[in-house]
Amino acid sequence: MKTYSYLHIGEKIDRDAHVICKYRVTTDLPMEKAAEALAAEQSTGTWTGISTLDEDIFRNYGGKVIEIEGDVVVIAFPEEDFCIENGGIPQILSIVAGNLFGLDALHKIRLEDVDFPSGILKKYKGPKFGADGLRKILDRPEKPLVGTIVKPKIGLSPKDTAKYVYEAGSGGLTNSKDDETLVDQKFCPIEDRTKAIAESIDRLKEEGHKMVHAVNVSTNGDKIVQLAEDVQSWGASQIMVDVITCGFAAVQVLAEDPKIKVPVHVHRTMHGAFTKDPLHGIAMLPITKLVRMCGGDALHIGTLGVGKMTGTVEGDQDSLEECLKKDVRFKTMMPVCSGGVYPGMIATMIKASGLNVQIQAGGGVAGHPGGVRKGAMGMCQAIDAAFEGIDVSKYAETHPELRTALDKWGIK
Ligand code: CAP
Ligand code: MG
Repeated sequence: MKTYSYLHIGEKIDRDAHVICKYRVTTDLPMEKAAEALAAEQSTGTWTGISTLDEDIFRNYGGKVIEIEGDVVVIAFPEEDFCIENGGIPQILSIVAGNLFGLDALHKIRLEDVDFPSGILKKYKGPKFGADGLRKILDRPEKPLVGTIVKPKIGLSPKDTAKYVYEAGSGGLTNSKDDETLVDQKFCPIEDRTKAIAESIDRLKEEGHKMVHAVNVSTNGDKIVQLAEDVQSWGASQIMVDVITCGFAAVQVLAEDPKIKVPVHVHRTMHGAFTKDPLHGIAMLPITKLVRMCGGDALHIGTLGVGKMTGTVEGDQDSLEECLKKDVRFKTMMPVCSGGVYPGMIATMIKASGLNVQIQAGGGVAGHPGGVRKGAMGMCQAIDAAFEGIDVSKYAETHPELRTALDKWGIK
C-alpha cells in the first residue's frame, strides 16, 4: 500500500490558496512524525495507510507541514478542503481545531494562529458598525469607551436593572450590558427588561448623555434571530451574544441580518476551557479572527494581565491588535477589557492597550461605597486622568468619587 509524506518543509506554496495554521505541540515523538500525524488526521490521512487514498486526492487535499521550529509546527491546508456556503465556521473548526486535540500521540497541542486565504475571507462580511461605528453612535471619538456590567449577574428585576443603567449613565458611562448568564429568566423577563432599559437610555439622552446597553440574546440557533429582532423592536440599543456557547454562526447570522440595525457585543464565556492552558487548546487570537470575520462589533479580549481573569499581556495584546488591524478587509472591532476592573488599574491597562478600547467594570462600579452612580463617576474620572496623562492619585485630590475608589481598591 502506497504511503504519502505530509512533510513539505521549505517548499514554496501559494499561501493564498491555503489555510495556514500554527500549532504548539507537546509530544514524545520526533516533531516531524508528530507534525505528519497532525496534518494527516486533519486532511486525507488516518492512523494507517489506506488503499482508497490515491496520488490525486493526496496532492489536491493533503495537508502540508511547511515549517517546524522547536515545538511550533505550521500546516497549510488546501482551500479546497473547506466549504463556506454549506459548512462555514463549524466545518473550518472541524479541520483546524478538530480531532487533533484528542490524538494520544500528541500529549498537548494548541492552535496559536490561523490565516485564511482571500477566497475564504471574501465570503464573510465582518462588523456592521465596528469600533468606529460604536464611537459614532456614542459621539466618543477619542477617549476609551467606559462601561459596566449590571450586577448582581442575576436576580434584579427589570425595574431595578433599568435603574442601575440610569445611575451608571448619569455617572458618565457610555456602555452597559447584561451579564453573560442573564437572558430571559422569570425574575427578569427580557421584554420587560429591554423596554425598561430603553426608557432609561432615552431619559439619559434627553439629559444630554449618549449610552448603549447590550441585551443578551444568547439562545438556541432556531430562536436567536427572532429574539434579536424582538429586543430591537422593544428598544434595545445593542445586542450581546455568548459566542462560545452559541457558536460563531450565531454572531454571523445576526451581523449579516439586514433587519438587525444595532451593534453586536460578543462575550466569550466558556473560552477559558480551551484558552487557559498555554500548551493545550486554542489561543484567543484565532477566536478573535473568526469573530471579526463573522461580524462581531465588540469582543472581550482580556485585561492585559491586570484583572481577575487569566491572560497575558502578550496574548491579550495579540487579540487587541487583531481587533484593530487596518490591513484587513473588515471594519475594526472594539476590543473589550473586562474582568475585575477598578479605577486604580485603568492607567496601567491603558499604558498596555492604548485608548482605542472599551473598558468595563461590574464590581468596580457596583462595589463603590457611594453606589452605582459614584462608582461610574470614579471609573470615568480614572479614564479622564489617563487620557489627560495626569497621575491618578493627583487627579483624585479633586475628584472625591475616584478618591473613594482608590481608598477601597488601591492602585495597581
Ligand atoms: C466582569 C464579568 C465579565 C468578565 C468576562 C464577570 O465582571 O461580567 O463576564 O469580564 O471575562 O462576570 O466576571 P466584574 P472576559 O467587572 O465584576 O469582574 O472579559 O475575560 O471574557
Ligand atoms: Mg460577566
